[in-house]
Amino acid sequence: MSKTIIISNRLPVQLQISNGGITATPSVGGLATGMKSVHSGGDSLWIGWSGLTDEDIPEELIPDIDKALAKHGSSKVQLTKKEVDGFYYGFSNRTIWPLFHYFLEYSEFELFSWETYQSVNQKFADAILEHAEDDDVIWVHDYQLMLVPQMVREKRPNVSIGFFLHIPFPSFEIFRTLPWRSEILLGLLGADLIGFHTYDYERHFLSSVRRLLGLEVSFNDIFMGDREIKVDSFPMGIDYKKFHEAAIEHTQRNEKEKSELQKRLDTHKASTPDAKFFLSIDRLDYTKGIAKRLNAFEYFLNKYPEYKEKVRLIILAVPSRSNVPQYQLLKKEVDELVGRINGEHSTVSWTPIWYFYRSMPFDNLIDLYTTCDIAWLTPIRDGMNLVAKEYVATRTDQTGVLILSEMAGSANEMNESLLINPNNFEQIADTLYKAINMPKKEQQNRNKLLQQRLERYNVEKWANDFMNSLLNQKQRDLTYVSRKLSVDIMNTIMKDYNRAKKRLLFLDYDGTLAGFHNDPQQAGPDEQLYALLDEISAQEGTEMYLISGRDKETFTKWFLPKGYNMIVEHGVWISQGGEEFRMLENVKNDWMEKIRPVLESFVDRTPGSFVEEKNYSLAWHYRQTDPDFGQKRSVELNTVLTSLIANDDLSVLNGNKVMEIKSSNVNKGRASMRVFADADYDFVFAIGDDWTDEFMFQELPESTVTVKVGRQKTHARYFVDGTKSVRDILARFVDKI
Ligand code: GDG
Repeated sequence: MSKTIIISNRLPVQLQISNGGITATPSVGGLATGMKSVHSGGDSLWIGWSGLTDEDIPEELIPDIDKALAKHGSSKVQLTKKEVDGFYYGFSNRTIWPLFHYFLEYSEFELFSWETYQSVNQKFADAILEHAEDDDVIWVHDYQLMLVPQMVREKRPNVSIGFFLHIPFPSFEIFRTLPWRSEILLGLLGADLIGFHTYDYERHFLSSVRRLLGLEVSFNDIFMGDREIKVDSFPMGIDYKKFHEAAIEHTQRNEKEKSELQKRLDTHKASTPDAKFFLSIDRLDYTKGIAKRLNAFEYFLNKYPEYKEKVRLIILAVPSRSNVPQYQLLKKEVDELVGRINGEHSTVSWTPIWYFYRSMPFDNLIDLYTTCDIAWLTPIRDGMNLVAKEYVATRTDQTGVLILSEMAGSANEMNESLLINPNNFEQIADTLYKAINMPKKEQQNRNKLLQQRLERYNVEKWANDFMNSLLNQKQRDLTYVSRKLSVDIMNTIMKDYNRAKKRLLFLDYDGTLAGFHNDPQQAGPDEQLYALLDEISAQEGTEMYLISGRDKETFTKWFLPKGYNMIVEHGVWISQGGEEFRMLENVKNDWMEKIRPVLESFVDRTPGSFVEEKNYSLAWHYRQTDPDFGQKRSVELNTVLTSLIANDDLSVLNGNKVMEIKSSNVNKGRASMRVFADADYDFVFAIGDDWTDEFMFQELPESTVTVKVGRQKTHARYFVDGTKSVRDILARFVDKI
């Protein structure tokens, strides 16, 4: 039976060594809760680091640890202190974390950390490989393990792998500064499905894949060799029920049942009934904007002094990564700021900031959420920010105001909150003012909508959506596999080929017989190709046509001396058996005067693009332009041309990084049909890679063996993956393999 393997840096259980024994207790984090529906029963395994290094664990306790973890469906990856330093505190938290959160100046590029990151990722991958079967589903989590998908894929090509990134994926301009950027992308592309919290992160990732690896991307699919990788956004939710129900239970508690914290909060509320509590909860991390928030608070007190003694900021800063120097500096900065602001603004009966530097039990977290009037969460950059969602979930009477940074992923789904730019103190001060004075009805209207959404798209739904999408991806892959020109299909084709008396072959050139070059003139045939084509064209009973959009001058130079049959410029010219080209279609080219200047203006505005002028068509090539920009310009050009040629008998062909304008009655389908009609063929074959070849696939008779090079949508019956496979087919035709 297939199983699910979840893999993350930390396990969903916490280990304690006490009295010479080991205990493992489930952790309460969002991820662990969210994955409950996926990680349940006996058919799932969670692999991760136990949180203890080799040096922490006495050898005799290792079997006990394994047993304790196994009870929770978990298995550990064991790391030494040095590995944790290089992999976790080093590359993960001093390189990737700051870089992906746009703190470029904090990012360290150290070879030792990178090498440790690689070797530790390999350890995680090996741990998966030890347990994985071909039909298993593997879900890898987060930035610490970005190389794992490819490492597993290498050894288990058929297994289904998903990857989810919990932090932002930065824009290409930031990502490109990473010395190991391609390795990271290739590592991730081992997955079948790559998930992000928001569409923006997804779009940044696709842009880096296109620009750095030059891979073909269509909507949210990446084509790499014979694989298709799906990229999508899945905004992570919370365990809504857990927070909401805990809040209901809190509101029903009598005095005796209340926590100490709750009692203190109640006392303060009672002493100044119109006072407002602002709440800020984060890990103490520079991305969370805690220091900025403190400064903004002071700005607010100065701008609206009437609120002195009427507001209080409660800051819960949870200790985090305190081995990393920037976190130590931040701690110092926040300590000093709190001290200074309290020192300058406190009165005998009022301390503006209550500062907790610790982690609190869940119960106290709910006390804070339910008591505070305003949640003020203003990260400078945050993948999602679950605290914002948790605060809203606990507002049982739907009062309370959420002030949220635009830079948090959750801002995309929480439009009803008050969104602010964490760098704009003026806006923040005014928003705090607005929040304090927001009518109860308005608070409730906003929270009602937010709660409905959070309840519906909860963390369980998030996990299930991701898993379903991963399974669908696998299914989609299988559909492709069934149409791939497999060995068995090729054997059947060869039987028909050998049996046939009169064969007709149409072979497209660029992207089919030969690969692409930046300069089309450089993409001439190599010796191996000539040898293959010589043999096919000399084969008895076979008529071979090279069929291309190229100009006749180039093909005259390359192939006329060989005597191959050729159709060029999409069907304007034909040459048979080494004769000079003659016109197959009667076409005009007087329209070029009108279109050429338009294309030239696009060349001027699109660096790297150029116009190729053929006898009866004009082509605008954009292979060498920035991929995103080129794509955008091609859409623009298409719009301009469509209106310009409306009254001419012209059409625009969107090829592979080329747009060609030509007479409408010329295309490869019409040309190949004219040849086909000349004789009685009993085997017809057509192969090509782009849009212009689709005319052949559609117009030639149904019995034609049509083959598409690449995995894009096509009318062809089969597909193969690249020019190497095309040449293998041709070699079979002449019995060479
Ligand atoms: C990363 C991304 C993304 C906090 N303090 C206490 C406590 N918490 C809990 C909260 C919440 C969680 O920790 C924090 O989650 P966030 O989403 O706010 O932030 P990160 O830890 O940075 O998480 C983030 C997330 O991954 C998920 O993909 O949203 O953008 O950075 O659940 O309740 N829990 C308890 N005591 C505390 O003192 N018990």
